[in-house]
Amino acid sequence: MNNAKSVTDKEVQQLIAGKLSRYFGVTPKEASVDQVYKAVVMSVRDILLEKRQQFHKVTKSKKGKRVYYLCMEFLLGRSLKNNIYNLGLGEAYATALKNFGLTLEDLYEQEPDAGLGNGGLGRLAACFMDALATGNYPAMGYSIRYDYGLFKQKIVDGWQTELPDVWLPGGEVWLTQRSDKSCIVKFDGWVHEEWSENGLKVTYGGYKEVEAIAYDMMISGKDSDAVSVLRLWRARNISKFDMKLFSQGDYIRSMQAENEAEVISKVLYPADDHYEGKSLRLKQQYFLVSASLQNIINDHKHRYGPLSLLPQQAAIHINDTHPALAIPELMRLLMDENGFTWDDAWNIVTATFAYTNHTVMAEALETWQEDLIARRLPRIHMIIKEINRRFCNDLWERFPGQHKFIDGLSIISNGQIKMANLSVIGSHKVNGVSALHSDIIKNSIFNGFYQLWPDKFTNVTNGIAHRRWLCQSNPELCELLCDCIGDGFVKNAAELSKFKKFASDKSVLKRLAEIKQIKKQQFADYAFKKQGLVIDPSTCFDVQAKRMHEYKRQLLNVMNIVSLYSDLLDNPDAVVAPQTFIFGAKAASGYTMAKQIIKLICYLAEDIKKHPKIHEKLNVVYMEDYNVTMAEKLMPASEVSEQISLAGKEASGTGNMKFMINGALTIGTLDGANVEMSEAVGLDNIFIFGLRADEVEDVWNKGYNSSQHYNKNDRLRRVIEALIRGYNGESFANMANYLLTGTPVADPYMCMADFESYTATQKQVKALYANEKERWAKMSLQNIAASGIFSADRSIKEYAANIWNLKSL
Ligand code: 26W
Repeated sequence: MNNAKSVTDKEVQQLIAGKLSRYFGVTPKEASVDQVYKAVVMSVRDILLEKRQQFHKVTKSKKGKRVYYLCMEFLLGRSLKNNIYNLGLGEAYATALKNFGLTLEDLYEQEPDAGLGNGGLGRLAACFMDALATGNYPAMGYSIRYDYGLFKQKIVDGWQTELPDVWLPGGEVWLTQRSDKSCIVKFDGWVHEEWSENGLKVTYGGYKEVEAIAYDMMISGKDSDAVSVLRLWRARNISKFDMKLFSQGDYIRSMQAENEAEVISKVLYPADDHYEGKSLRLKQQYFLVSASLQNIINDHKHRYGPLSLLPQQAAIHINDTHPALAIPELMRLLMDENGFTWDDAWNIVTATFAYTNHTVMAEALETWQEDLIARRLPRIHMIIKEINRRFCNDLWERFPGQHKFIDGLSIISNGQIKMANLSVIGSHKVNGVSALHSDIIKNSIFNGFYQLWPDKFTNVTNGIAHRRWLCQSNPELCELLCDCIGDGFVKNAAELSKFKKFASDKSVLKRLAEIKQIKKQQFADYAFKKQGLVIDPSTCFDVQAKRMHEYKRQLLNVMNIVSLYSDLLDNPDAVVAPQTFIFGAKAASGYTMAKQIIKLICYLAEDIKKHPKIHEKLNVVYMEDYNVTMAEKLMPASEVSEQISLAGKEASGTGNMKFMINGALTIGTLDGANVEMSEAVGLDNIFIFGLRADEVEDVWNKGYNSSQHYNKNDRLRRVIEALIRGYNGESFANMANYLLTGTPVADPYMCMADFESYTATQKQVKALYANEKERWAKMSLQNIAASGIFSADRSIKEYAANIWNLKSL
């Protein structure tokens, strides 16, 4: 059955007409674009459901092991194009739609982004669902069906404001409600323990119940049999309202319980940089975890019987620590509801779970106040305490007297529950997301654990769904690749290396440059239509698109622009190659510093516009509301990819890979996956600058002093002075202070230290761009050819083999 090519355009037409008539009571002629969009989605959903059922049967008959991927975020973006592409139904649908006077593109534009994630972690989860399906692995993702995804960003006079992201009206058609999978999640209440001859009996009472309703979304693979399922939980109050209060006339209060329960799945937390110990966030995490594990256990029992077999049939992955409560929750379900002893339960748990760490930023590491967990999740609290008691007892025996060492590894310390420690202790494998990051966690945050269990730690470098990020978003480049190396790379990205042979083929290099030009023009048109921005597509597109964060150093990028601008103000007639700096980034809503950087960029952009002569050569563009759909248009249009985080801070980065596969040249530090990118493409084809991670450590330990750089670098002094004078009528002395005199440390991400090396490298990049077009195209080609290892297909193969022990069916 492999793909659905057997479906003809006639059949598609009938399918759509059928949906239109059944669900909207209209004929294709009468239908609105939105109705056709929904009818088309329903038809694709039917095809996927059918495929999923087939695959499900195969998995069951082969007793195939499944992977369950628990994640608070799935940043899916749009789905229609991806599914139609993967199913190979583009032509059939295009022909069918022609008869309705529509194109597929019309419909794609109709779909809202499913923005159920913040950034890298959530997008990675989405890319993995695609790769799992393509690799024929039985897989299920679990998350929350947030009513509102990541906020929509509106910039008002340079300041970011947030608007609710209402995605369900157009996104809900992808979801199939599974009433048969509903379950109850319990909060609050009390626990009573009693010893009897059968051991310890635990009673949990006085709790509040919330119903978890399952919504399934099917995610296709490319020409494969498997379909991944993403199961999203929605919270619903059980008793719709308190009839007594209602009949007493207290209408508002009767609704309160409903609100309390349903608020759990209302909105995605918009921070990916610091954790907040908020009760609602804790409830979200437990809600996801408890519903998912009940579901996994029920399905396992139903299919295979005894829970002792769980580790053979199921790998459960916790994506970062956010779903780490899954560990005590599985203990609870095994012991309290299925009669397992502690030891047997613990063996099952630790053989089933694996954990990926995605950040070493101290402020992002989750800890929960112990009394909050005790109040909201009393039984879970008990189990965590017991896990920790046993773990620490073992350590005392092995390392008598080593208080500090043991306290560092303890799950509970100073009234705080450390979720990372719980995750490591409860998992059989722990991985980082790039070679450098996996080394760093072994040597820093998890060093103690690494000494205990060296074999537990491993690396899986991140990857991207290259079909989405190359084939679908850049069909022009895809066609060139097919002409040169055939279409094998679509399923096997390693074949992109064949493109290397064409590095000296002038006609191929010419086509490559032409394609970039086309994509730049398309992006310029899009930016104009969306935001009224005028971008000259003949200028060099230098792009930094990712979440706004100090460690990612958008500010360093700005400092270079400030410096260039100052030069041009001195000499407006200077002959320089024109360039456009493009930014796209959302800031967490409470992150003032990040919002101030956005404002600086916007004001700088406005100021430059006042000098038309300079503006022709130096343009700064802030793209509002950067999201997956915008990224799909931006990556193919980019020529320079900014990956300039302070070394040691960016766990991997995945945007870097999306730029690379579309032929942008990277200017970057040796951080995260940039390290492996530079190894893959060779140092001649990437622009590396700045302090290395070990040097950063060194400088930091000796005491970093940013004014030292200020004192010895004229250009840096000019930048600081320019910031103080300000732009567009406003001083940015706050930024100057941040860099020079901030507390507790000035310039905590060392923009000043890397400024010289960054600006020198920028100069080199732009000179090459201006003067050596052919060499540029050659380097671009080398990047595309070397990008194959950054496919999520490869990452998933490694997870399957080294972590999940999972077979492709
Ligand atoms: C609790 C608040 C919170 C929320 C999200 C803390 C931390 C996170 C994420 C772990 C942040 C994140 O998205 N990390 C990114 O993960 C990507 C996928 O592995 C990496 O490529 C990025 O380098 C990393 O920053």
